[in-house]
Amino acid sequence: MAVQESPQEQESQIFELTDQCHHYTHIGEVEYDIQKYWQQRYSIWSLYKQGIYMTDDAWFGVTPEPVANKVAEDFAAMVPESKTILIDMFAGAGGNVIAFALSERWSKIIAIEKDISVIACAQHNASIYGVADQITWINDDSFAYLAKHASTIDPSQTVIFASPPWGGPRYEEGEIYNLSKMQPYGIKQIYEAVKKMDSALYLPRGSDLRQIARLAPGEKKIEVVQYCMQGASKAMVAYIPAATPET
Ligand code: MGP
Repeated sequence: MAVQESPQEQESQIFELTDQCHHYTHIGEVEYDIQKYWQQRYSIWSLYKQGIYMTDDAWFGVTPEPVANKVAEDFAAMVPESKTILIDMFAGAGGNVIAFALSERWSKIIAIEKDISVIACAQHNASIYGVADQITWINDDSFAYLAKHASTIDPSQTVIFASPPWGGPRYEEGEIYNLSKMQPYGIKQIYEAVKKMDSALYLPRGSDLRQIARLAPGEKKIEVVQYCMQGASKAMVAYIPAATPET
C-alpha cells in the first residue's frame, strides 16, 4: 500500500512561465475586460515594474497587495497560535500567499492552483517578493487535494484560506450577491470541503450575509470584514471557526 505523504512533508516543483503568462507594459497589449485592473497595477502589485507576470484571467481574481497584507494580519490574529500550517485553495497569481509568507506567521504555506500557467506566474511573482522558497506549490484541483490528504491534514494545526472565482469580471448583478450561484464552485461546496478547519473566505463585497451566517457552526460566531481601498470596498472576508464533530 502506498504511504500517503502528509502536506507537511510535501515538496514543491518549479513551474516554468508559459505563453499564457504576460507582463504588460502598454494598455494596447491588454484585453478590454481586464484593462481596469491593469490600470490599477501598481496598487495591486507594488513591485509590478520588477516583472510581475499574470495570465489574463488572473487579473480580476488577484487580491491587491494592501488588502492581502491586511487579510494576512487579521487571519493571523484570529486563529490560535498553535495553528501554523496554511493552505491557500485558489492561489491564483499569488497575491495572498505572498502576503501570508511575508507575514512570517506560518511554519508552512501550501499554495494550490489548478491552472499550470497561473501557478507559474504565482511562483515567479513570489520570487520577486523573495518568498517563493517559503511556499509549497501544488498544481492540482484543491477539492481533490483536500480529499486526497484528508487523513493527514490535522485541523488542530491547519487553517484554510480560499479566494475562489466569483464568476468573471461581470460577477456583480444585483446589489446583493447570491453566494449559491458563485461559479464554478458554490459556497456550500467550498464550506463542506473546509469546515473541519478554521477558514477565511474572500468573497464579493455585496455577498448575502444571511447565506454566510447560515454557515456558522453551532453557537460559534463568524466575523465578516469589509476590506476597502481609497474609501471603497474591494471584497469581504468571512472568518469561520472550525466545526467540531458535533456541530
Ligand atoms: P472588482 O469589483 O471587479 O473591481 O474587483 P473594482 O476594482 O472594485 O472596480 P469597480 O469599478 O467594479 O468598483 C475588486 C476586487 O475584487 C479585485 O481586486 C479582486 O481582489 C476581487 N475580485 C474580483 N473578481 C471578479 C474576483 C473573483 O472572481 N475572485 C476573487 N477571489 N476575487 C475577485
